Amino acid sequence: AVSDGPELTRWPAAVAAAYRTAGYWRGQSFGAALREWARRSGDRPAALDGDRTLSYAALDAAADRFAAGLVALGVRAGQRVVVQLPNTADFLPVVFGLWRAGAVPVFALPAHRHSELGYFCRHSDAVALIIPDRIGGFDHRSMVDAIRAQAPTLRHVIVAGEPGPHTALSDIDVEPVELADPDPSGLAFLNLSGGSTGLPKLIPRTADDYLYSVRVSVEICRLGPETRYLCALPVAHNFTLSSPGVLGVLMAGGTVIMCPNPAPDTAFPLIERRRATMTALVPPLALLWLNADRSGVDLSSLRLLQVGGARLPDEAARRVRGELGCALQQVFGMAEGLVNYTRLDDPDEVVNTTQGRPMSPADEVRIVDDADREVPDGQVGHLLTRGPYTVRGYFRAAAHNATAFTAEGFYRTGDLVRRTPDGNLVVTGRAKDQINRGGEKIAVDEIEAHLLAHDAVHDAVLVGVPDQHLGERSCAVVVLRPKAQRPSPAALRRFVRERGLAGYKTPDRIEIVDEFPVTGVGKISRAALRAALRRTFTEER
Ligand code: J2J
Repeated sequence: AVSDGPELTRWPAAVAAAYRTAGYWRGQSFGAALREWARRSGDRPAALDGDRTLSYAALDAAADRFAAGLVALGVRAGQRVVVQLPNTADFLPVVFGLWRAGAVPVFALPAHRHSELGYFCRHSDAVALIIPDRIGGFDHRSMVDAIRAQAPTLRHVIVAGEPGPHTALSDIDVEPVELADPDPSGLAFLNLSGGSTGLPKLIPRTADDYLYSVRVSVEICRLGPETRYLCALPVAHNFTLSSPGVLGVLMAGGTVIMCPNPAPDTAFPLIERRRATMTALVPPLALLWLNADRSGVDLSSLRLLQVGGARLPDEAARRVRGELGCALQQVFGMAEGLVNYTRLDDPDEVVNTTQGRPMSPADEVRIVDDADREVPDGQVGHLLTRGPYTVRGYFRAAAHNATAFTAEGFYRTGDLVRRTPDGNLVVTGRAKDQINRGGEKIAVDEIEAHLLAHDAVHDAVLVGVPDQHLGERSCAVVVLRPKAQRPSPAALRRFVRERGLAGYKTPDRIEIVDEFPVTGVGKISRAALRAALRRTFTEER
């Protein structure tokens, strides 16, 4: 395949050396880390999943056997494997097995469909895809043909559950073999970015940088062997995986409780039964939990609720302690790196009204105006950041990297923030072409391109409009071709869905208009158009 830029943009050598000297990067691979955790926590439960208990020792052994099985299949070090698994205990031996085999997982979410999965496979030259048989009513095996058609390098489809014509996950289980430990400073896995231009970007992370971020997160969130973490958001999301998430829990010797669905009727009984001490949610779920009937359910084990992924309204934040009986922590993070936390001993006012501050003393944060000049404290500006766990470039995306990062290696987050006098960040808005639908990110031009693929569509603009529950939801404004047969909004929504996209990307609403606003001098810029349409369809409500 043609490579569009490097797979991993390394930190400058002097910077990397400084991170090592400071003890941030410790030169340990993920596989070696699990070995250490298993040596320490052996028979203790690493993960609970339904009635199944996976001990640290069993996880360690299963990862070895899965790694050996991958090697027997022909998967080689450095090769990419797209992983789409729900919140089950299987996720852990699969991912650590991949790491031990030196393979590079690409973390997809359960909501992704054939268009996105095909793209991840193609863009990463994946040799294997790991999917569940079904989640809820959807059969993930039904996407395989459409994915294969896009991804010529794909050789193996591995299914957790009933394999059909594919390889069963349970068959990739052979006697452990001696394997070379991968370079901890090399490409270890690919995270997904919410994206703002075109297709989602893949984010190259290393064991050195990621394990550092997990270690600091464990300290800040005070995890220990007594921690019982309810994994309610998708396990492969950066928040759930690393802030401190599932990896943090394993590092601390605690227990992950796999939760198949974050809705109160599933999550609450599980908290009660397994005595969960902490969990992480996006704001709409936190609101759902706050508004749910909690009579007859005992949530008293819960000590800490983390909320992140989108802005939590201050009013909701203030309700958490009184109504759920646990502390709140706001988490403002990104799959590219930087994670901000409110601290457990912060005053309530800070916890309820800010998104916290960077977790590492080595995180560099600049808040700048449109010309990249630093703004005075308290003023809103663009957030730029670099540091020991923030990437310096996307995977094979040279052209995009030229604008997504400054010449000095700062990542342009696209977030608008201000810094409070005590050093915390408040997220006030966004400058990127993205909709944050309750924590789920939608790149507007990705969806516009799908709408434009309809032969009756002349032009389409996707905008975010305020929504009480989700924070914002998506509204597509569409101009149809004059002579074409006019599809209904419902037909257009169906068209987008059938192109094989995650359900949350289907426009919540489609407005068909005769023409877009124009100025006296002709067509206005796309950004101005989006702003104008956002105003129109926001005021109308
Ligand atoms: C406002 N906006 C927020 C917050 C993220 C921990 C927590 C979240 C993510 C995540 C993550 C926000 N208030 N509290 O990876 O490790 C928006 C910002 C940010 C983008 C990143 C983690 N928390 N956001 O959400 O890669 O716009 O990571 O740039 O999915 O979500 O999205 P994502």
